[in-house]
Formats: sequence, C-alpha cells, structure tokens
Amino acid sequence: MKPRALGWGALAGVLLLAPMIAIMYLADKLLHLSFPPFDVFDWIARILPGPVITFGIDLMIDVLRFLGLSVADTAKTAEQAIAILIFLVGGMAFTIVVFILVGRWERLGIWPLRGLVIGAIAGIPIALITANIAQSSVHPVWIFMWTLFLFLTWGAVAVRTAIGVLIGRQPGAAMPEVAMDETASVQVLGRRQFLIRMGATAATITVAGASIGQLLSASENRAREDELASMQTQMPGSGPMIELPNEDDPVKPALGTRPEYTAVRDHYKVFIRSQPTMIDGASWNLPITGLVETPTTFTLDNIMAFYEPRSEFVTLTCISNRIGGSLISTTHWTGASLQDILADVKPTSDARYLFITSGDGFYETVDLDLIANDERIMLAYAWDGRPIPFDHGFPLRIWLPDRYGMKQPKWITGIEVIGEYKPGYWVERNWDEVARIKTTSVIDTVAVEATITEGDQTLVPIGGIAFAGVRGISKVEVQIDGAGPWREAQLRRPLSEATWVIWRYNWPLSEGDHSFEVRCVEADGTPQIVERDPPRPSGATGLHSKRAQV
Ligand SMILES: Nc1nc2c(c(=O)[nH]1)N[C@H]1C(S)=C(S)[C@@H](COP(=O)(O)O)O[C@H]1N2
Ligand SMILES: [Mo]
Repeated sequence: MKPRALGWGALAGVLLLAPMIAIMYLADKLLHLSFPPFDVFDWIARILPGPVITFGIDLMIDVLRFLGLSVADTAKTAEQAIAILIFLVGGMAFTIVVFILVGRWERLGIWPLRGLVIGAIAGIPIALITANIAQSSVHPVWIFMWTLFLFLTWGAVAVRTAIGVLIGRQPGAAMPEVAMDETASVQVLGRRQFLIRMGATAATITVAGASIGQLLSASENRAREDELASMQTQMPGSGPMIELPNEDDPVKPALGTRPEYTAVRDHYKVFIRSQPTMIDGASWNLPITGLVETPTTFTLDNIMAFYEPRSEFVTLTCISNRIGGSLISTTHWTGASLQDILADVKPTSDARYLFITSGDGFYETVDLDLIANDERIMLAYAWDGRPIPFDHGFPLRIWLPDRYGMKQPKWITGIEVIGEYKPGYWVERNWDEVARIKTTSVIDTVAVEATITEGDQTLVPIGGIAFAGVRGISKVEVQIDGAGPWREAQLRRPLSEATWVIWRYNWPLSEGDHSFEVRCVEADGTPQIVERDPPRPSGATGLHSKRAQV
C-alpha cells in the first residue's frame, strides 16, 4: 500500500500544488492577496538563527557562481525559485500523507469533512504566517481567509483524488468487491483517465494563472514607473542627466573596466524579503518620535521643500560581497542632511541613537554622535536625479559614509530617538556592529584585445577599481605571476571622496599564461589588509587576482 500511496501521492501533489501556486500568484497580482510561498520563505528566513541563514545564502552564492551566473543579477530570482520549490515540495509531502491516510480508511462516507480537517491543519499555520507577514493594502483577515480557503479546497480535492486513484471509484459508491491491490483493468483505465483529466486541468490552470499574473504584474510595474516619472518633476537638486565631474581626467579606464557610474538598473540589490517592498508615495509619511522636543511627521514633500538638498556620488557595497564580487555599485544620491532635520525635531539630552524601522520589517540603530560629526549623513530621496527606485528603498533611505549597506535602512517608515542601544537586523544575526567598509581592490580586466604600442613596446592595459569607503585611495599596485616588484598603477580622479577609484596599469606584454594580483593603500598610508577573511562577520579581506592568456 505505502509505495503506491507515495508515488501517486507525489504525482497528485504536483498536479494540485502547481495550479494552486498559480492561483495564489494570480490572486496576488489581481487583488493583492499576497503570495504565501514567498511569505513562508521570508518568515523562515526571519526566524532561522543567523549562522544557518548565512550558510544558506553562502551555499546559494556558491551554486550560482559554480553555474557561472552573476550573483547580483540572479540571487533574488534563485531565492524566489527556492521559495516556490519549498512550497511545492511541502505540498507534495502533505498530499502523500493524505494518500497514506486515505489508504487506511475503512469508511469513506465522511471523506469531505476529513478533507476539510486536513486542509485546515495544513492551512491554518500557513494562513497565519501569510496574514502576519504580507505587505499588502488588503486587511490581514482577508488574506488569512483566502489562504485558508485555498488549503481547505486543497484538502478536499486531495482526499477526493486519493480515493479516486487508490480505490478507483466514486467515493459515494459501495466498497468494491475486489481487494485494492488486485484492481480490475476497468478501474485502471478509470484511474488513467482520471489522472489525464486532472493533469490537463492542472496544466491549464497553471499556465493561465501564471501568464495572466505575469501580464498584470508587468502592467502594474509600468504604472508604478509612470508614477515615479511624474514625481520626477518635483525633485529638487539634479535633473536626470548627472554630469560626471572627472570627464576630463587624463587617466581613462582600461577596456573592460566596469562603468565608473553604475546605470541604476544595474545597481546591485540586497533585501531581506523575496520581493522588494512597495510603498505608496502619496500616503507615506515619516514620524520622528521618542526622545525629541518636537515630535514631527514629515511627508516626502516636506523633506524635499524644507531642507537644502545635498548630493553626493556614492559607492555602496554589501558586507556579504566577496573579494572581486558584484555587490558594489556607484550612483548619485540626493537628500536632506540628518543634522538639519534633527535640528528641527531637537533630540533631548538623554537621546543617544536613532532607531530606524523599514516597511519590510528591517531595522537599524544609528549613533547620534556619528550624525553630529558628519553632515554628509542624509535621508536620501533621489538616485541619479530621480526618485529612488522601488527596489532600492523608495521613497526614503539613509546614507552613512564609510559603512556597509547593512547599516543603512531603505524603505524607511519610522525613526524613533532612543537612549539605549538596540542591535539592528543583521547585528542581531551576528554581523559586525559597526560594519565599517574594508578597503578592497579588484582587477576587472586584462585587456589583451586592446594593446597599445609605445615605441617598440606592446602594453596590455590592466584595470579595475579600488575602494576604501570615504578614506580615499592613495596607491594601487599590481604584481605579475606572484613574484617580482609591485608596479604602481595610474589612478583616475574619483567621482567623489565617497566613491571607488578607477585604476589602470599598462603592462609590458609577455606572452603566455599569467596571473595578476592587485593591492591598494588608503589615503593616510594604511595598506589594504592582505590576510584572507570571509565576509562574515565584518566584511571580506584579501587580495584579488586574475589569470589571463596573453
Ligand atoms: N529596509 C531594508 N533596508 C536595507 C536592507 C533590507 O533588506 N531592508 N538591506 C541592506 C543591505 S544588507 C544592503 S547591502 C543595502 C543594499 O541596498 P541596494 O539594494 O539599494 O543596493 O541595503 C540595506 N538596507
Ligand atoms: Mo548587505
């Protein structure tokens, strides 16, 4: 009995879960009823202990790199695929359990009720999680009821299917005379037809639901982009075309060096949930409360109108970035100085920190002393002269010079001024409390296809980036084949004190297979840390190297 229950249960599980997932997706896109596979995944990610979640992320990054995929581009898609897969496999397991149970039932008369009970057992916890964690304008009660309804339906249909497949008859009819394992050929035929019909229905619903959902999602994204574009006109500061201040610099990037100014659509993305958090700009506001003399609730217009806009070219990087990794990007930020804002809300004498909360459940603490000493710290509302994209924290995010991204909440929804330190989201998960950026240098290219001739010498441009937060880069050096002198590269004037530096070194060509290694020095003479350390817990250190066939 068991092997049959297992095989048929697994098959029926897929045939039931695939359309169910498609319907949930469609309902989310159509009525914002949330998507339980992502919610369950996000919930698991939130409750898992830090080391486990880091292990999971590391494993995923290793697999993506092994497959030759860019982590920055594919990590979220991979995460979403894993979330759906977990849901599917979980649902299959539940369906197998249903098949095993039904195989043991002696009386079938009460099957509909039992189906509902099974559906409720599986569905109530999931509906609770979804209703709790969903980021939707729809009231959680509706989300709970909808999710539960789907599971009740699943329970009833799963039981019905198990009876149809395992026992091969209508549940209402009398018990068959033949024993279940000597099923007559008529019944086998019936079962086959039953499964074909079920398979066809499942495929139709899945494809239809997924494609309509896709269409809705695309048109919703377009509407959102239009909304941002219309806000564009009210943005203070820079227009859409940012002028780069170092256009005239004589040091040009070697062919194949990453763009010095990252196109916003190519900016790396990191966030704790499976999907970016969508905030409605019109109804959003920012309460600043707690230990302040003048608690104030700002709107986006207030912040843009009341405070002198400040802009800066900023390189942002993630503490999880590996040596030479893709979680680092540069764009132009505009916002209001937190010093200016705090001058108006007036923290009291026992105020020590800002506790910043975000629309996705993220939070982080910022020391008021840090803000008092650095007028550059801003609440930013524009990137590249446009409202911050949804994925990157619309409508407001903080910028802290010299700190990894994990200290800098996006999608800010509240700021409480507090007297006692509270660890932030990643700090609670054992990452560094300060998260000061570790100096790094990377070889982007050994441009063997773009050699230059100088007299009788052929030179191969080698180039890349070096970044030290806001501490500046004074020197970049390259070593060939792990021996000999370190040769000094040329440095291009950076876009600002807060961005990476583009370097290049014209290497006198020598044929063969070579390895190249790079290191750099900060403005004050501090050399880049050579010892290899993984990203966790304080950011990766070690030198980057590249091989090339010349
Ligand atoms: N609300 C919120 N803010 C957040 C995060 C997040 O998950 N939620 N991730 C942080 C991390 S770890 C990084 S590296 C940066 C990434 O910003 P980006 O996605 O715009 O590049 O955002 C930070 N701010
Ligand atoms: Mo990060």
